[in-house]
Amino acid sequence: MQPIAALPPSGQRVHARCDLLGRAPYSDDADGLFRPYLGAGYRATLDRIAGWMSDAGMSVRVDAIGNVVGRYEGTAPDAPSLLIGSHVDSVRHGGRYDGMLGVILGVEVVAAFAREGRRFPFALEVIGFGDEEGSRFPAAMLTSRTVAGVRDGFDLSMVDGEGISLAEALAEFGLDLAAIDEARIAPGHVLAYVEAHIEQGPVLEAEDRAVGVVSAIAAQHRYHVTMQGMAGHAGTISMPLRRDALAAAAEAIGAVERIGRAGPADLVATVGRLEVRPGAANVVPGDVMFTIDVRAGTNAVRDAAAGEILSEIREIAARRDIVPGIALQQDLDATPCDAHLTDLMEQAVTDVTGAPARVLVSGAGHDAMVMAHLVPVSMLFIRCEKGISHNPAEAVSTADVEVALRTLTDFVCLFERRS
Ligand code: HGY
Ligand code: MN
Ligand code: MN
Repeated sequence: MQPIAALPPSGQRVHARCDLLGRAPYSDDADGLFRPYLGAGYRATLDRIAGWMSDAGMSVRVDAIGNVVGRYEGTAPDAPSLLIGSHVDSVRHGGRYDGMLGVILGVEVVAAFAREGRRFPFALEVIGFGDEEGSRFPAAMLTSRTVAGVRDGFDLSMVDGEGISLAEALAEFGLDLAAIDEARIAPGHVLAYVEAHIEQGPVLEAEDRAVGVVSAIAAQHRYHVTMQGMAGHAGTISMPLRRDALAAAAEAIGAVERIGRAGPADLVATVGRLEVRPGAANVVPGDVMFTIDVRAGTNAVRDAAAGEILSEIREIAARRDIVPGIALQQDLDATPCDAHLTDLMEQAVTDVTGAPARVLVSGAGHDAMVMAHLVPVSMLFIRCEKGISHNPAEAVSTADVEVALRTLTDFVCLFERRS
């Protein structure tokens, strides 16, 4: 293959760039991709993306919360923008396309128009959000929340796995804690937000479609649960006298799965993280922490399941003389995409593929849920192999990326004509 720099704006170049960013020095892990917000890999990645944005004819800045933002001017100076973006961070042992594909596609859309010398009555901006996954700090979507002005649950003192606070990480990255709110987008500055993202599910592959259009994004709650019992000698504490935190958590985790399974098809409930202390084979566990992620197509289904889960946790704790601690860390409402933008995106898919667009709900969360507090949003899904994501095996085809690129450029032209 030609060197990436020599490639014209294309799905092939987008694919190659995402692959390049999937390894050192753009990851904090030597084996596999882990790009936590404000880490060393994150900084190297922002520098690389800034170079590509600049090559595409954009002015580039890193905003006050650490997002990278490129701007391609419209025909009038200081015109409001159509914002295209997704997230730059990744989960641990993540895939190369989750988030990054939407950012690099945005850069490529601008590069394609700049190559033709085409400009619009609006500016085109591309944003790489720094923290969508919440893979470094307990809360997630910190940077889109800041941009959208919905910073609830934003605690500068919260710490990562090494005990580094968000405040320290921001300062170490060179950001001014007093200026964070300058990242907030002023009303009227952005006309709409568009996010292209891998589907992270099986539908498009099952129906042999390269792309699909998102109608809505599922509601989610994320909880941090602690269970405090009493550590003790595994050989001397009789079973009736134990306050075994892990046995209590195991019963609670079983309840999470049972309640999730018993609900409607769009309800999912997951325990993704479990920490046991002191974690020795000959010690009755005294303290346990686990996370609960509950999602559904509507707030009502999410809330009913979450309520049932929490009351069962409290009953288990009371019966076992365990002290429970339950903290809600992520509270995202079900988010419909804008109807007009969705129509335009469906038209763009049809223009490019010749077929009516497949419209589907996203079970995965996205920065678009937060940006919907600020502006109308639209999402384009791209098929990913076997629906695999949050996994190094995550894969997309160059042909599908090319279809996504052409769909997004067509969307921009439709947005100009019909908005
Ligand atoms: O958890 C999610 O849905 C997203 O991948 N952060
Ligand atoms: Mn993800
Ligand atoms: Mn994502």
